[in-house]
Amino acid sequence: MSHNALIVSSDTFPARADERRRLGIPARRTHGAVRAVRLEGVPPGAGRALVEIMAGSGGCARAARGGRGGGSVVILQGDGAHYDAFLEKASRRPATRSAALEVRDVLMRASTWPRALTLARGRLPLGQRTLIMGILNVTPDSFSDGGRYLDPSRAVERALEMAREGADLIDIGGESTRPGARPVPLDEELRRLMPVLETVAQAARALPGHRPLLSVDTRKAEVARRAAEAGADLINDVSGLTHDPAMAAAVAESGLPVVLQHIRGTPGTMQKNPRYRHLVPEIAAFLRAQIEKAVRAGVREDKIVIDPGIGFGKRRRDNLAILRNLEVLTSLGRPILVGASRKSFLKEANALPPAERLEASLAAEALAIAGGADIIRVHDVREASRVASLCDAVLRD
Ligand code: HH2
Repeated sequence: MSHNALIVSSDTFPARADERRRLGIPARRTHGAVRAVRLEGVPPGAGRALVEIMAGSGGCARAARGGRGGGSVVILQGDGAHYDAFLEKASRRPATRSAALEVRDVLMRASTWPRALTLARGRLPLGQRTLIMGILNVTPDSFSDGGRYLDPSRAVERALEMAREGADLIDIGGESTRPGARPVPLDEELRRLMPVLETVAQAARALPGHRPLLSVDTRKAEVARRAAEAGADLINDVSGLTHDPAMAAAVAESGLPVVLQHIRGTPGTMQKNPRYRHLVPEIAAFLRAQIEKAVRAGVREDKIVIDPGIGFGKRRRDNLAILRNLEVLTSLGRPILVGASRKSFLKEANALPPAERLEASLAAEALAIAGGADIIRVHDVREASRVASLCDAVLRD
């Protein structure tokens, strides 16, 4: 059984050599970041052995009952040298071997953060700056821009405007997935989407210099197939491959990269009393399972982006906790996309309509970037690009 290994805290301060210099810390005096790794579903005997091995390696550890799938939750803590000694011993014992391999894998993934997303043709560089995904909903009922871009010529105009404002990607959707939304039949989704996608793809090809990539926000395999033929560069599936059983194969066949988003239930049911015992580990376990599903269907792992799914089966406090703990998802070693723009969790007791949520959206987006987001999905492209560029100057230096 998988132990859903996650780095739950990482004292990366001050891990980087240039930052240590600025702080006046001699390089030899630091021993690398101290990290805490969480494992779950560990049989109690193996849990006790892991705790002993980590303590004997100079780090510290604790095991307690609880967590997904029974067994113990084990928290290991130490720096690089402690983990080296721990892994050496724990991978030799049969009872602790599988846990040790997962710990090694998660530490390795977090230290080799993806530098690019592989596209059908070429690569999209990541890590140098935050990428901006502009939202274009060609729907009558999206929670913020519903009805504004139903006319294809207005939609194309808006896409080109977002490209000028600095959008690296434009996410076009023909089905609203707001809480309580009704599913849209295939022919209706195609009718809304295809003319806009085809025209935007053509117009984007004619743009001088910077051409935004085109993403299609759909849960349906047939829409993904048709979008790929019409020039889409990315498929964005808010159901994380849970809606349409043919989606994983369709994405694999298209050769396009895909965003796998966490959702609890469906748009129709997701806000009916969502409850989590351990929010972030449950989101991570879902995303891991869906990455495996995609890979089994033939999607290359370096074409997968993950998304915690803000607002998709979460209470306000869950959405806030995702932003607070986003960094934990870097354990999965995949690029992270976050969509917080104008969502209802941003408003406090004095409810503001979506169009009045700009400042809170930008604050949430800055927090997401600080937590490790590579791509932010936004309505307000110009403002978000400006915020991202300051965040990047501080964080990516
Ligand atoms: N949020 C929405 C739609 N698609 N895709 C990803 N990957 N992440 C998100 O957070 C996300 C998404 C909902 O926002 P919006 O498109 O503005 O509204 P609606 O679903 O009503 O069309």
